[in-house]
Formats: sequence, C-alpha cells, structure tokens
Amino acid sequence: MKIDAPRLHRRIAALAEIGDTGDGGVCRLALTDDDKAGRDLVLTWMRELGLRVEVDVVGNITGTWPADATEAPVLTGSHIDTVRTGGRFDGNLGVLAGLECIETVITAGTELARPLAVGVFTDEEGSRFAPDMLGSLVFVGGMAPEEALSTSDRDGLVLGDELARIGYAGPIPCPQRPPHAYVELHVEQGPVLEAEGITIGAVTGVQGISWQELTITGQSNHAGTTPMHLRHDAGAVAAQIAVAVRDLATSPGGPHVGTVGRLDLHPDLVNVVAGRAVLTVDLRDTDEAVLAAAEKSFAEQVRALAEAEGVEVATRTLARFEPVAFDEALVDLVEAIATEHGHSVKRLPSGAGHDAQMLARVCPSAMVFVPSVKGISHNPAELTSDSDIEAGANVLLDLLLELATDRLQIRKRSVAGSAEGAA
Ligand code: HGY
Ligand code: MN
Ligand code: MN
Repeated sequence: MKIDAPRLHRRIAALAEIGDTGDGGVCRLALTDDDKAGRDLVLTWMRELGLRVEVDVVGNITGTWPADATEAPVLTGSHIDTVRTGGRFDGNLGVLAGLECIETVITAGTELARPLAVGVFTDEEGSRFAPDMLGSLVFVGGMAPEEALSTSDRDGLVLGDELARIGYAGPIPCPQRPPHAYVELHVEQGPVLEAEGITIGAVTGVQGISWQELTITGQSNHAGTTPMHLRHDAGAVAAQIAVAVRDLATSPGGPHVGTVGRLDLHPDLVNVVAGRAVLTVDLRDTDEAVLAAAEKSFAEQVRALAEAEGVEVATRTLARFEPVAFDEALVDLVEAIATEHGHSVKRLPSGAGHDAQMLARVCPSAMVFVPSVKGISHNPAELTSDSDIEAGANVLLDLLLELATDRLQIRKRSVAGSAEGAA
C-alpha cells in the first residue's frame, strides 16, 4: 500500500496558498484569520473523508477513522500554524501526510485493530502565544486550559478571545484521553540529513528548551548631551546580553544553541538613549544539566551587566521543557520500516520543538524526519524534495498500519536487538 503522492503535493500547495507571503513562504500565526482559513480547509478535507471531527477547548482538532470508533486511536499529525516568516512544510507536512495516510487506508478498505486519527495542534510555534507546543501541552495535561486561554500576545489580545473569534473554541475537555501511540512526520529543519545524504531520520528525542523574555529598564536621555559615564542605557545592556548568549553557546560545555530572536528598544529613536529594551533568549541542549547550568551562568552575567550600567532587568519565563527521549521500540520501528523501504536512515535528536515531545508524556511517541534543503526552516526558502516527502509519508503509512493493525506483535524486525511490540 502506498500513498497517493500527487494528492499529497496538491494539498500541501493548496494549504500554502493560505497566508502566502509571495516569496514561497507562509504566514499563519496562531489564531489569526489565516490560521482560521487553514483550519477550515483541513476540516473540509477531514469531513469529505468521513472522519469524526472534534475540536477541544484550546482548539486542537482531531479527525478519527472509523468515525464511530471508541477505542484510543493511533494518532498522527502536527500543526498548521507558522512563524511569521514560515515555510510550507513545517508542521503542515505532518498534518497533510497524516490525512493522506488515513485516506489511503480508507480507500484500500484495510481492516484496523484500532482507529487512526490525525491531529492539528493549536499554536505549536509559540511565537504569538507562548509557550510553544501550547495546544499539545494542554492536550496531555501539562498546562491547565484556563492558563492557556488567559495568555495574551504582545498586543494584549487574549488567546481565549482569539480562539472564540475564529470559531475554534471547541467542547472537548482537556486533558484528552491519551492515544494508543503517536507518530509525527516532520521536516528536519536542520542540515544533518542532507549533509549525510540520508533520506529518513529516526528521531531519538527532542532537546530541552528554555525561553526567557527580559525587560531592561534604564533611563531615556539625550544622545548628544548625556556623557557616557552618566548613562543607564538599556540598549547597550541588551546588546551585551545578545553577545553573552552567543558566547555562552559557542563556549566549551555551553548549550547546543543560544538565540536572541526578538529585540525591541524604546523609544527606538536615533537621538535618544534607550530607556527600555525587551528581548527574548532561546537556549537549548539535549542534556538537562547543561541547559540548567547555562541558565544559571546566563542569569549571573545579566546581573553583573545590569549592575555595571545601573539598569533593572525583569525576567519572565516563556517556555521551559526538559529534553525528551522517544519510545525506543518505536524508534527501532521507524528505522526498520525505512530500511525495508530501501531508504538510508539515521537516528538523530531533534533541534526543534515538536508536539511529539508533549504526546511522549502520555503514550509511546516517535517522529520521522525528512531532509530540509540547505537545512533551512522558519524561512520562506524552506524546502523538501517531492521524493523525500513521498518517502517520509510512506514510512509514516507503514508505521500507522503496524500500530493500528497489531502486525507489530508478529513482526520480526531485522533491527538488532529487536523489541517485540511497541505500544
Ligand atoms: O521553537 C521550536 O522549536 C518550534 O518550531 N516551535
Ligand atoms: Mn514544526
Ligand atoms: Mn516551527
């Protein structure tokens, strides 16, 4: 059984027209009108397939087949919200490939031991409403729905109001019942698979994530008349912090990556010393101890910089997730299926956060990666070849069939140290 690749490519292209930024990219920030339009389109496809469509209290969507199934499903999916300068594959591929796999199974009339479902998780990116993976975090009970619904974006708009405004404040309570297992197809968004000429990534887990927002309060003053030793320059401290983050991530024993992605100065004028600066710091590592040590060292540096300049720094945690390891037997299975399909396959951790890291809290979970051209993502130039998309979706199809038809119990996998049964 193979997916209908042209149909999958058509759906990827159709969804990418919504929020099209004209340069090959997509902008569908969570709970905007474009996110609504994208949701509406995917819901239409789900309903045309005869799936049971459900929306929960934070807008997570699930489409289940058979529609009258009551058992815990094998769940696949991802997200369709994007960053402002997003590509057409991040998240979207996982949702549309999941839908394609279910349509392929329906068309084939295959008997399933348990239902299949495809999920669209709310606000995975977290770039409008923090934290990232917000929808799947609430889905698994890691965040109270009330807390999620009351978060606001930088314009003060409240998530619950935006959800109601776009008509996706659903009735299904959270946390939802755990699925039987969860598997997600996603573009790697990094350079590893392409650099090594590998087609399929058997993802071993997701690195830990630490997001902070720093508000630096100094004193606005005249750029021409204020002597350097009398300044309390929030902009200068922000710049020093950005360099400190870079130095931390490039120093031996430092975190794998460190990023200052957002930096706003106030009053943001050429001839005024900035009285206020707001910036974000994103630190990540696969080792929790390294990540925690990095946070500690960073906080000490901020304190010293603030004291030297005579400014105040207020820090707000936007997201903090420890590293996650995926289910070993499922990772084995991804590797075995990719090998059976004749693809090169490599185990690797994910640099990016994913909904799968939340589902891993409540059920056996794993991910399948396909290469990103030049390792680019969160950028309109994000690209994955048609053949790699097809390869990934067909690996996902066999993964779902293994888990939904219990073939797993009788499958003798060629992987050394085969583990009988996954979930
Ligand atoms: O930030 C991330 O890693 C993901 O794209 N939300
Ligand atoms: Mn993603
Ligand atoms: Mn992303």
